[in-house]
Amino acid sequence: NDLLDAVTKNVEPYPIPEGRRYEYGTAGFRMKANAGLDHVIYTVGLTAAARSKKRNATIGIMITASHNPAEDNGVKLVDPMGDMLEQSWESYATTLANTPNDKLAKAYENLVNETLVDEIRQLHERPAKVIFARDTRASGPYLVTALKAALDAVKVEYTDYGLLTTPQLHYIVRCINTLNSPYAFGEPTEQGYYEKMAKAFKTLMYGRSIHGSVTVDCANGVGGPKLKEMIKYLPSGKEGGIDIRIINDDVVRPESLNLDCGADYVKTKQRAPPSSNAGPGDRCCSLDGDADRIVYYYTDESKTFHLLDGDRIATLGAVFLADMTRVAGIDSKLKIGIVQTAYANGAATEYVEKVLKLPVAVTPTGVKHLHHAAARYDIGVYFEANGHGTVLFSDNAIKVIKESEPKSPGQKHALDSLRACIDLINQAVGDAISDMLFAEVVLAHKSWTLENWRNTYIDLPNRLVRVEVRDRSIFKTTDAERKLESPKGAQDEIDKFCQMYVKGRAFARASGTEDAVRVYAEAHSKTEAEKLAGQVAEVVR
Ligand code: 16G
Repeated sequence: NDLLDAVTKNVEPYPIPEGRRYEYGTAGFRMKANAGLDHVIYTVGLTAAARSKKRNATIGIMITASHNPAEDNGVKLVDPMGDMLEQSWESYATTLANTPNDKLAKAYENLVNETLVDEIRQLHERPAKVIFARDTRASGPYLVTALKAALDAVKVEYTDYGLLTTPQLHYIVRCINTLNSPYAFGEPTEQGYYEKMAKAFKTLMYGRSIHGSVTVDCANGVGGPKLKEMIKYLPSGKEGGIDIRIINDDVVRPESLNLDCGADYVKTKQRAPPSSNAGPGDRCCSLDGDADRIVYYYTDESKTFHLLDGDRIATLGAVFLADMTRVAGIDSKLKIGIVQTAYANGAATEYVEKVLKLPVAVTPTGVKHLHHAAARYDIGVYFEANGHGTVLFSDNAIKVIKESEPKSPGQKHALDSLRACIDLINQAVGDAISDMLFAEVVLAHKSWTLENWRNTYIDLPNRLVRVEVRDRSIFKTTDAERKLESPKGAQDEIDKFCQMYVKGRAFARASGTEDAVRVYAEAHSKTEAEKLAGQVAEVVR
């Protein structure tokens, strides 16, 4: 029929390169932008159309390669509630991406037929709606052309939101799909995003002030222009709000993206971007290329660099939320928990369990895993050490927080603050801008400097190494990636080495984004952590 002919015709300029194999990984498809990504994006348009038909809702597509180099690009799908694509659909996306042009129309038809079992007759009548956006990469506009060719072929209604941060797109998808429902998330526009967060921020800051300014490294990515926009809606320091100094906001030279700056640089190199001229103790943070992750840091008087990573943001947020629910008198009705991955520093885990007395759940790496685990709590705080994370409030939590009657001015203030947190924190997905405003609010409430924040517990020295192996697929893990079940015997050796050190802990896992195995080790001293990392690296090598 016409529609399927159009699929075949429109994909002509985007053939699949010989011998390439694509996989929808931890964060969608990601590769060098010229390695056949146009073909992949075209097929993602078809997957999104099928997914939209299946869910009878608007689906999002984000074109970005996050913290990767400027010449890379990628694409990920956003489900109706603004969360990541349901896992069972990742393999559909992978199948279409690997289908050559002459078989694509048939493959698309099969996908729709297979997933819409009961509705086969409505096959192509059922409307589909897709929205999409991209980060600042030079390859973005061309890839959008490929995407539109697919959406036009299958007659999908779509809206191009141009440049957005990844979390902004997630926010808008959720807003669209909850419009006029009891779960309405907000105005489905970029302006709606700023207004919702600014209003909540003002409520939380009422009567407080933030000491000094915060310097934000925007990785020369889309976070720069979007944060500048956000600032227009926020009260300044003088007005009882916040002074934000932006650095690395060059989006004119796309090649500067993530180059010697950004959250990934700071986290992996354990140092401030060279372009930063912050003084001792100055509050700094870095976003990544699509502004969905953030880390804080400062340099002290003796020029020592101190990182406050995702583990720290999680504990900071959890302390605040636990305090507020206690003051509001609703703590007995709400189960608060923290979700981490194996990369969380042992000291952070111990602090949460022993000092905060909150439960900790551990999941495999990747936002989707943490997100699902966090949804099992009333207030679920989840962060990866690398700065990806957010807080989820269950329907029960929202009901309790919204409907509780305060019995004192103190309780009223705590309830108002919790209500504002529900709006300030982007519950659709981890969001660097939202997480930053939340962290700033908590620091203001506690009158804490970054040094005060860091002193809540002392990180165990640790070391992360990347090991090149012949075949990383033989490394299979269990127990949330903390144990190797294959190759046989490897875990016993790792255990043996761990036991040699005080507080020794280590694990090895195959990377989901690179052709390598990652080894993490921590111990009571730096030398020991490094030794242990070296020994475990030898085990997997
Ligand atoms: C992806 C994940 C990130 C994870 C990283 C691990 C999302 C949005 N991103 O970037 O959460 O930390 O992969 O990479 O889920 P690795 O498997 O190479 O260590």
